[in-house]
Amino acid sequence: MDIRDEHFNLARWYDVIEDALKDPAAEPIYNLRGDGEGLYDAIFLGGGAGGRFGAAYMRAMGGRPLIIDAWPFLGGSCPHQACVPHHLFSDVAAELDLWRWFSGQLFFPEWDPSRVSILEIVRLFLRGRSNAHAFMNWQTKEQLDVEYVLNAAGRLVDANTVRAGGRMFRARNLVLGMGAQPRPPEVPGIDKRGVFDFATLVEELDYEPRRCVVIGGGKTALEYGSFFHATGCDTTIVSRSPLMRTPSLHHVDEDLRRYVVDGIHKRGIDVREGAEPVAILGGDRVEQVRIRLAGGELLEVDADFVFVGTGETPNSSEARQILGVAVGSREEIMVDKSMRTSVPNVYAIGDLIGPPMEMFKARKCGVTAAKHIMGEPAEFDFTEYPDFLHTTYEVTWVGLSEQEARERVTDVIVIQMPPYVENLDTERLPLPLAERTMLYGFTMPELSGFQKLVVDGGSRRVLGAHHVGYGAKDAFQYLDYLIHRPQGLTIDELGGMNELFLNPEHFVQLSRLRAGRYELLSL
Ligand code: COM
Repeated sequence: MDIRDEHFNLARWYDVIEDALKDPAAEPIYNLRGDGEGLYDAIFLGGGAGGRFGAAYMRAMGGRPLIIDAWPFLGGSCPHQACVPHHLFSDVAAELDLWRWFSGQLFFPEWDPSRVSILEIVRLFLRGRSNAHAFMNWQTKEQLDVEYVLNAAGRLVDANTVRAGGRMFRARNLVLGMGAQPRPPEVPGIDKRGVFDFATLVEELDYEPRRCVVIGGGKTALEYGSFFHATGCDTTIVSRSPLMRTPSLHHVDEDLRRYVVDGIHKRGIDVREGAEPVAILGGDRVEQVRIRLAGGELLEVDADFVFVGTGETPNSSEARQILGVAVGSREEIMVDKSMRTSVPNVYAIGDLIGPPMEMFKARKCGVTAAKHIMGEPAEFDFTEYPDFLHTTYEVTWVGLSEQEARERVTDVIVIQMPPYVENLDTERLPLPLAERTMLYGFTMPELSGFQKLVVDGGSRRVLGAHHVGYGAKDAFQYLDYLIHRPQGLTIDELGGMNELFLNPEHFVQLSRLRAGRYELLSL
């Protein structure tokens, strides 16, 4: 389908995408100038976030990029199977949490799990996801003026050539952005029906789960496990490490972690830490999961639904075999700070280069590669970044945890809410208090959240910020920028900012209460 001279509106794009998703024989979608002849500055193989942003940036700089993607839409797994459905599910979990705690009180009806269906919410997502896809295709063509070939698996030919839809496309450079896929643990029975990951959940779920076992203790496991449980589906989480203590969560503060994990227990999720699945039992379908508990004893947990949230593996094998790019121990393509692989003129970006598999990293890798190709010096260091996860809360952090700070500086000041003061009856304290925690603050104060600022008392610089509640995620994007500037962010500067009261994170006003002191004190 040649759409170069077409100018589809969003409804037409929605239909084109949905038709292609349903029909395996659907033809490629070509949006090419000059029929794709000539030499591109770069072919972005993979039109996910990294490829789309990289190509758009290169085009904005005056270059000629081409995106090739197997899916009939741009944006990749985020809007199709990953971040967007996860945010829908986590939003639903937060709403349901409110309903469950306030069942039959105020204006809330009695909690009625029969009205809540995981399958219905998955189907709601499936009906809507191509609206976002439609916009990405439209924007990339009509506003960003980027050429693309969609619905055609690109095959690497050499370091300058990609075949797609039976045609050859040539470029001075390749930017590989083929992403990653869920990595199932090696457990007997993992192939049984009823075992899902975040991708197959949205693609294949066709029944209502009643009893769920989640494998993993990191972000994905907690986010999906919290959602399943919030819907009324009994949920057990099985994790080798303590929850939120997987390697990529090293900046998670222990007090914040304890607040979150206590909340998970309070809500009735069965948590098995230090445990591992040893077999998934049943006939064709899962019926039980056998787990080895921390003490070594075996336990069989009934389940009609298993969710695997144990991480992803980069899709690097074709690039390794055809181009010979160097890969690391976790199959990630090795790159330098400009996203160059071991093969000249071949770059790699996004999840393909390993963790963190986060949106900001994918997009900024793409932009870094684009700049470098266009002759602008560009390096990207993503060792420090703000991060978050959802339970029924939004949990956000940036910089150092209190423990990490104590290992590095001698005078650590902690400003937190609720404060830690021995024998103070903080269970009566309706703080933090702001949008979305007001009802909790006036009824069940201990559910209203937690926040902590970690400050170096000597330099007065903020070292880390940690938050459990709702609505603070945006602030952490800017806090990250401020505290990681060469000059950092002092408690005095933070206390001098203009808060929009009531504000979900109370860092500004709490800092102001202490900033007047020459020798800082915790609060
Ligand atoms: C976001 C996809 S869902 S992209 O980064 O805008 O391409």
